[in-house]
Amino acid sequence: MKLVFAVVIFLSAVATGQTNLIANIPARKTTSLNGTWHFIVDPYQNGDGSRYYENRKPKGPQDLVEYDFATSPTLKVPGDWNSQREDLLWYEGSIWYERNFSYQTSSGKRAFLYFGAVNYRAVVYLNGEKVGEHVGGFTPFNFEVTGKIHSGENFVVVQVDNTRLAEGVPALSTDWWNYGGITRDVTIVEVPATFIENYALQLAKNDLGRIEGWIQISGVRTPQKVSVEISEAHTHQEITTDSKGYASLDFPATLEVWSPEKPKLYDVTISTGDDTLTDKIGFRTIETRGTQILLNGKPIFLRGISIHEEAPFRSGRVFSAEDDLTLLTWAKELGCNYVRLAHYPHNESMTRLADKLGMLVWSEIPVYWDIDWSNVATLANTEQQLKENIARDRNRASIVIWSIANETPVTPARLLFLKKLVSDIRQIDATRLISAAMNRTGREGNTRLIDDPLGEFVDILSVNEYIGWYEGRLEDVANTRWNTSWKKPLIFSEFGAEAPYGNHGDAGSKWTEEYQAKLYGEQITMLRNIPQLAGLSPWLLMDFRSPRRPLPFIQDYHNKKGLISNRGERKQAFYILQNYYLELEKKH
Ligand code: GCB
Repeated sequence: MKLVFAVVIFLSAVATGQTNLIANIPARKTTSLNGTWHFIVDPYQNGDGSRYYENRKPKGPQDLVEYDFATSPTLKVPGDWNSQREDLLWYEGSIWYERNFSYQTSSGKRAFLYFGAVNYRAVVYLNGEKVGEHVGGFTPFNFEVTGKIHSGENFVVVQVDNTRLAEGVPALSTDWWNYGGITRDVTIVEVPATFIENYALQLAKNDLGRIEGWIQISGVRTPQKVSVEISEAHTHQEITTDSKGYASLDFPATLEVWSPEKPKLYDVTISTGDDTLTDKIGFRTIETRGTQILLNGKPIFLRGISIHEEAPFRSGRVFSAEDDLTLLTWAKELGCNYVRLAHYPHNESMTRLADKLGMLVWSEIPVYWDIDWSNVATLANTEQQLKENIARDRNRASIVIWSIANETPVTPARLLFLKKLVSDIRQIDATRLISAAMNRTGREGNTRLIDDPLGEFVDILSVNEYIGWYEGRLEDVANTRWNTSWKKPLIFSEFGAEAPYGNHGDAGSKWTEEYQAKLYGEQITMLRNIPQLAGLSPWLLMDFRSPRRPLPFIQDYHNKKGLISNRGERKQAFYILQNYYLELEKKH
């Protein structure tokens, strides 16, 4: 009874007011609500009772109103609150945001209020009326506001709460800063009454000559004609939707494939009635054959690096395409053809940039360490985040792996939970590979056994190991052997060591650049003995903030396992990995 009640409360919390996600916002007519917003800090959750969302002014000298957005301080949107104001650095709780804006409605058009991401829970009000709620800090969501938004002055109020929750995803503990706030763009999206809501267009599984996919139209309940045109490939398809606005596609095409060496993108134009939009889409296949990963039918080795969405040169969550470009340019300089975007979906401009630059991507949801595996509401929330991530990014050629978890405990409840996510993905997007970063292994002498039962259900075995840092000695690394009964590709999704840039000393002493460099050298020696190895993404490109890392003068609340400091300085280990990647690039 209690459980049913919890589910009802939760589902209404996740889904209230939300409409299906609109894909390809960059191609839409939008009004940006980015900029300066007023805010009220609300640690005691007073705003609901005092109705901050009404944004009220006293009607006269006797009228009591104990808040005022107009004279309250401001925060920039997009942006986390922790890194914008010293007094909010450690703040965790509720903050109310408010912004006035003028708008011009167009007759016959629909309007949606779209958020790139809000961490963690958002309750959204437009002109004093609640339009919906969303739970989950790294995925987009939108609410239809047609009829609620009007020509002239409007105001939007958002209550954002980043309190960590035992039943949340992620849950109570993460090794990254739980930056709160409206961390990504806010826009009003204007679309025709009947519009293209989402679509999937990719090469059919393991078939370089055929495009498969579907189109979903919103706003019609009768059949609609839709056309899909890739003029550069001389392809023009006409299809008709069913009564739910859905049409599937399957047609032959002769295309130049997308790859890291040549990230070819085609302009794909989709039209129906009075709606037309264009997307830049790359076409490639991804599959496994035994212990190999095949891109466009040919074996590929993933020369990768893990990346947090942490801004270079300043602390805080990334909020601009410039930050994305800096990070991916550094990964390129390192010799990467692949990045692990840890530990949650990064912003849309990052995956679009990866498409453009030719960087393969591992896309991850924040199922991190221990979460409430038996809680149906936690599962529903995770599935929602997974669906939103795929809905936003399913046409990005760069994304080749959907990752469902990081370092989760080996228990029956967790296996059941993760198997459900695997089966969800197989239904939503069967074209990509599935993996999860695992860290529990068996041991026989110096051999590690990859035997997490999850291995049976994923396409790629991915392992995080910290031999030479958290466990074992530096001298043990090179002689460690790896074994598993699954004939699947193996990736080392993490290994690493911490060193502040410029901290020099003996290669046998932890926290020195020399130790970190030596560890990379030993790890590479170990990797050379693993025939099953299909790639790696060491931990990680750049140092990042973490409340779990207090060591004074060394960490100062940063995880310093970066190969690059957050001021852009390359550490010695950067060059060790770069040399290895140069060698691999020549070999493969
Ligand atoms: C891990 C986690 C990562 C941490 C890293 C570390 O295994 O996946 O989130 O930051 O180790 O530095 O301990």
